[in-house]
Amino acid sequence: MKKNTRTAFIRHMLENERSIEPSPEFSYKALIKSRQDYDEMYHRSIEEPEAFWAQMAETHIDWFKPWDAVEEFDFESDNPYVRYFRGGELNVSYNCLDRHLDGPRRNKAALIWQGEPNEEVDVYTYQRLHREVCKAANMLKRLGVKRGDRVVLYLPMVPQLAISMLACARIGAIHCVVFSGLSAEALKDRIVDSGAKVVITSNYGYRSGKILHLKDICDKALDMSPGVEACVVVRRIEKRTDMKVDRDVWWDDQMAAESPHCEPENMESNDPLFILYTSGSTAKPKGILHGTGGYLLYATLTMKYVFDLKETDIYWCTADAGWITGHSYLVYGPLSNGATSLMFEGVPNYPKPDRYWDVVEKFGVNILYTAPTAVRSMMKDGEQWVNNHDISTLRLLGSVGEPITSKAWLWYYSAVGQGRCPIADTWWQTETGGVMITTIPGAVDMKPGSAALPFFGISPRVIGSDGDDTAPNEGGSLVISRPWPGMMLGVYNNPEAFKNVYFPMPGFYLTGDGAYRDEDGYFWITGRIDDVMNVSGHRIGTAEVESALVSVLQVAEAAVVGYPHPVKGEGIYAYVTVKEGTVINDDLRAELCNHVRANIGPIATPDVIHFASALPKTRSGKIMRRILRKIAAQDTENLCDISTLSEPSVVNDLIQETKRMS
Ligand code: 6R9
Repeated sequence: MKKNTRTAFIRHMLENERSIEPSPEFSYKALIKSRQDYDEMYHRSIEEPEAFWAQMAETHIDWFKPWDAVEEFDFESDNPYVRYFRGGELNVSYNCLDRHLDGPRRNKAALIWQGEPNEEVDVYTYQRLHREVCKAANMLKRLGVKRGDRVVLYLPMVPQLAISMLACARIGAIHCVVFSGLSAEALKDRIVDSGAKVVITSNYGYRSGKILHLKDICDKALDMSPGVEACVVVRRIEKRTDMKVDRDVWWDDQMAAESPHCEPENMESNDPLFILYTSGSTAKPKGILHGTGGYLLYATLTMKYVFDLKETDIYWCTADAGWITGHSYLVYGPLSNGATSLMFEGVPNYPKPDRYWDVVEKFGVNILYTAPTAVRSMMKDGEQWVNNHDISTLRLLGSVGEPITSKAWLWYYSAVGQGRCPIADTWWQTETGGVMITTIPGAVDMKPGSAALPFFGISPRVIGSDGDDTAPNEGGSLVISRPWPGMMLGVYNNPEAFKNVYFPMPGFYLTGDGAYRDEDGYFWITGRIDDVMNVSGHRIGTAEVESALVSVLQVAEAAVVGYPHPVKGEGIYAYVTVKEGTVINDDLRAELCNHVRANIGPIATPDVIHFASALPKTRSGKIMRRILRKIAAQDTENLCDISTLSEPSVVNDLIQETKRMS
């Protein structure tokens, strides 16, 4: 689309709020070709869930032993639980690798790896990946890892990360991937909470041309984690690395000695596959626990239908494998389907803002799955960076991580997709394992900014504070009223949290997101309604940042809220009061920021630190975040009711202070 035509198109769409039909050419070739096909399959999945999931599990997954029961759950009692395919036995790595080795897929690219340095590329066929995974599985066994043991993976986006995940799955160990941007303190917390025996890291990593000292960070964490017996180190960069005798071993040295054969363990369907920590409303991240059979089926099925997967597609999910999107749609979903998954170590804007388009052109990518924050930053850099590349191989675009505004959606659709590629906006969470609400491409009309309709088997509802469904277009809390196979099994080490956080109301899984449903039944997600921020698609709990801030000696109190940010979606706004006699200056501001980085990681660094004289509180002493959020957003016209405040003048002071700051 030419720039002028595009600008006119975007303006027209924004003014008229029209929906967009998928192109007939796309629908004709799509797996689900029409709204009617979608409706029929959806109704069957809701009316006869057991029969539906049983049929899907038989046709999409290879089982070593059939299950005794398809679906068992309780959403009502004080002990909610969910189990799928009880008694069934399978192995995830077998499904992702071995079963593709008998036919032509044996020599197909399973994983294409593009390093941050452009010249570093590697391709793993299914056969090669299978051999590497078997060797890594044998290495873990040799290091003493047994079925049920936890292994922490603190790795950048290198093939060894996917190999390690699959190797754990092969021997029944539970992997716990920690995003390589998190700090030593955060890594230590996850190692200790999961009780990991072995940690796999890399000596260094690349990020935007800079070198990350991952082994040093890992060493700091390990000094505080006495339970770890061994640390395997991937040699990412040939550079001096301190290795601790009796604890650290090199990945390549170990692998060279291992056999490329390793029998997969027979796992029960509800045996844990992995733990992934995520932020909630408390200061301590929760270890979300996912199982084997249900999770794999859900990742496989959503991968196939949401991305309309074809045998010859080159599929690229830009998410880091340290997050759930990387688990389900970079590793497990694509490999279980026998697809070609591209793994990229770099970032969108290094060395130049066209890196994504360079990669799309170089590999002929057909499906691109990325986040609104990346779309916004590319929109800001300008379309010339897209136009300099031939990206005509793209046929489908995906979005995940946060609400995409209709403006960003339309830019993605017209500047990147050239008005040809449907966009699958996908709403889901770490806890849900896979996509829950989406625009099934080719089948349903798209409304820019709406994640559209539920995936098969999913029954979302929007309810008000009375627990009843809200009227069309009226906002409420997004809940799910039936289980689905990708659903988390629990919170590791913290069974009460499963009940308290996700099932405070009997009968519903509470998502923590706000939403409304329009007159066509389309869902519009409005963002978190709990104390969780979404910064560039990363979930960060306000309580985590507050707890890091108050651990600084001079800080008396801290309250953190999100505020609208043009690129990050939400920025972090920290209100801080200091102890008597503290000098407020830029050094203190820098110290607070550094402290948050060291405690959590750079992604949690506050954008604004507001040294406040006092914080608004209710008479019972609760901080009024609702007001703080409005002040941070500079939306102070309508502050609602402040009569419950113990000292209403505090609010005025804060508003004046904000004015002075900007
Ligand atoms: C997959 C993932 C989950 C939270 C979720 C919501 C937000 C994700 C979204 C979206 C609107 C979308 N979110 N996808 N909001 N539209 N398409 O991101 O998992 O890191 O656990 O975050 O992200 O607020 O509750 P996770």
